[in-house]
Amino acid sequence: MKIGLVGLPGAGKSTVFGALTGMAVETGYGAGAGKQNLGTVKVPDARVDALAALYQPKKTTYAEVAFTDLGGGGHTGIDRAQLNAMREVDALCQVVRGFPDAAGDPPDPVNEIVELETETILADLEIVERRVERLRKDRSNPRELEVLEQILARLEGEQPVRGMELDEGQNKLLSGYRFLSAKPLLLVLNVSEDQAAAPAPGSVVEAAEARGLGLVVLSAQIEMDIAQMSPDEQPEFLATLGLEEPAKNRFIQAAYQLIDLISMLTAGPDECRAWPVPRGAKAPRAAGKIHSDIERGFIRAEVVPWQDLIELGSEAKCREAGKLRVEGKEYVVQDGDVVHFRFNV
Ligand SMILES: Nc1nc2c(ncn2[C@@H]2O[C@H](COP(=O)(O)OP(=O)(O)O)[C@@H](O)[C@H]2O)c(=O)[nH]1
Ligand SMILES: [Mg+2]
Repeated sequence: MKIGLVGLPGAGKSTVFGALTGMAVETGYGAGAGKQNLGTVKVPDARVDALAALYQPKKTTYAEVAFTDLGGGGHTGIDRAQLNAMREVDALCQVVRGFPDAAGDPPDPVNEIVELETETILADLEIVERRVERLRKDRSNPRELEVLEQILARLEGEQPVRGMELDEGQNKLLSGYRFLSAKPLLLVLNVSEDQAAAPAPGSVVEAAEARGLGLVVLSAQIEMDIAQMSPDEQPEFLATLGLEEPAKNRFIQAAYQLIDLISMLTAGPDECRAWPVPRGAKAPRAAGKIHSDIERGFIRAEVVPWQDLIELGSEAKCREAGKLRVEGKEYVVQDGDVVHFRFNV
């Protein structure tokens, strides 16, 4: 699972990437031509922290997501290279400039949002038009033609594929196309340092809401500075900015939700850990994330919601209180479930 940082040149993609990953990357207008930075990031998780405080484990492990900076060097607009690279990722985070650039040019965030939307719609339109023309001629797949015609109409109306009501069969017919305007999208408004704790401008909030998109406000420059500080220096710095925690935490959590993963938790004296699991996964499949042997030999899952475990203080107490459930192979794992699998070897 990979999330692509996209947007116009100079919006702050590489700075955001550096702040997220702690990696040293080239920033600046047009920097890093032809390069795609790739890095993994831990997903901050207060539930894992609470479990670790309870168990004092030898090891604490967070879920991870991979981010890639797809900005590589374009100078104008969203270029072909960036559009092509978008096809390869599972979700998009658009970094939108909310600060005056080095030349003093004021930001125009709503315009940037519209520009990316338009570019992705046009890229999809090109593919759909070609395919529809073909299918109309050779009549080889009437069902596919029917959905694609719906999509064509939508794209011609300047609406992204995202948000269309499609059934499972239709989605299956379309999955090979990897439409850019269908990819989950999160907006990241990159503001100047003095706006880091301020609410987003109304026009940007409206643009996000009208499209049903999530919006996170951060100052990439500040997040970069925080990432380079030692943990004990951070609170004071955050306080002077009016922030309670680095905005990057909220951003990573929102990005993680974008790719439809939930976190299954495991807890014990050896390790407290969050495991990314596809939303809707049944217990054996989730178990397979830990080890294929557990999936193969699955007997049952003992499940307790993390809050109950923290509140009652141990699995034994949860069992006594009837909070620990025994679930079979049809159980759909829920976000925040602390799970213990029983299995045959
Ligand atoms: N003042 C300010 N400058 C920023 C911020 N984020 C990025 N920049 C600057 O804007 C320029 C472009 O940033 P960069 O991350 O390279 O943009 P990219 O082209 O989208 O990768 C660089 O000179 C950054 O230092 C920010 O939050 N505040
Ligand atoms: Mg860049």
